Amino acid sequence: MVQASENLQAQPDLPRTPRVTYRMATPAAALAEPGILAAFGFGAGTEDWDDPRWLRVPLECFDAPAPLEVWQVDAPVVSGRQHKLRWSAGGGWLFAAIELDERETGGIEAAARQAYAELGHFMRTRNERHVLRIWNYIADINLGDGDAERYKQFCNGRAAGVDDFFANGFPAATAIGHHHREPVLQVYLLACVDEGAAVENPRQVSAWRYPRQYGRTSPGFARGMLMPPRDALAISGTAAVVGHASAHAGDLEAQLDETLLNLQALLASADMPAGFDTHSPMKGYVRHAVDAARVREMLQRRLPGVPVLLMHGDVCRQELLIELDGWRFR
Ligand code: 3EB
Repeated sequence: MVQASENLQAQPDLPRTPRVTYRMATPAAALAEPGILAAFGFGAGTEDWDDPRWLRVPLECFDAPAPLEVWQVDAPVVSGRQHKLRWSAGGGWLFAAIELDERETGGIEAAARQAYAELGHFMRTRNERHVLRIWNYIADINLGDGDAERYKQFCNGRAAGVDDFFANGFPAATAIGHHHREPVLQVYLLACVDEGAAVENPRQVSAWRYPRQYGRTSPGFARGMLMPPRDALAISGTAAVVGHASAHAGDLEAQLDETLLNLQALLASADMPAGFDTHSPMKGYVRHAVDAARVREMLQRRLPGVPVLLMHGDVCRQELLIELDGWRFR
């Protein structure tokens, strides 16, 4: 939870958080604009484009054609590649991404360990040392039983790979299962020269305190992160988890309602204005494609005017059908 309330005021002297928007464009056109830190395409149909700032995310979007996601800063951007990692930086912000094929690493646990070790090693060479937000997309996330479930193996590998990389606290995060035919682990992050303020949700047990039943290694993430200029809240993957338990198993509508209550509580906890608006881009991860139309209809009613990208993705607990993440800009 955020400590002193004076910390919550906007700090206009710090570089503002990259603007996050969804738009219909080609990668070439999007990346040609000034200050583009990163651009993302979703699904198998998205174009291949040779720029370290361009990332194809292996999740199918229920919109066709799918818009791009674009991160834009008020400064010139430089970019490069280093071994399996690609990165870009500008205005005090850094984007970095890595993709590892499990057939080369020998499984998900090793892939997670290696991905986090490589990202951590790279971060130690940068001034943008505060990792504020991170996304993890994992093949067959719910495959395996008990401690052998692949998400739990991922959590083990992540914890083993991070080393001192999260010494100042966990970032906000998303971990979602993808359905790409190749067993690729994709991890990408947003970091800053200044530190953010992690925000927890009073309705939920902090993930790093989850009891043993959820795996040997508790997931290391914060429920949300106030960006250093206090102009935006990065919202972690949020589902119908109350306390530490999954609520409303099998009931899509009730899970979505509970998720929206969690989001309201998180905004209040961060001292952000209530509700979402046209500048608060969100993503919805839907387990069963057949539910997409109903989720879209419910979100249009519950979050009118909010840009929501609906993707086909698996939440890391089998019984959860829907997860939301995104941004709340002040
Ligand atoms: C939950 O509330 C849902 O392992 O990084 C959400 C966000 C979830 C991030 C992660 C997991 C992660 O526990 C799962």
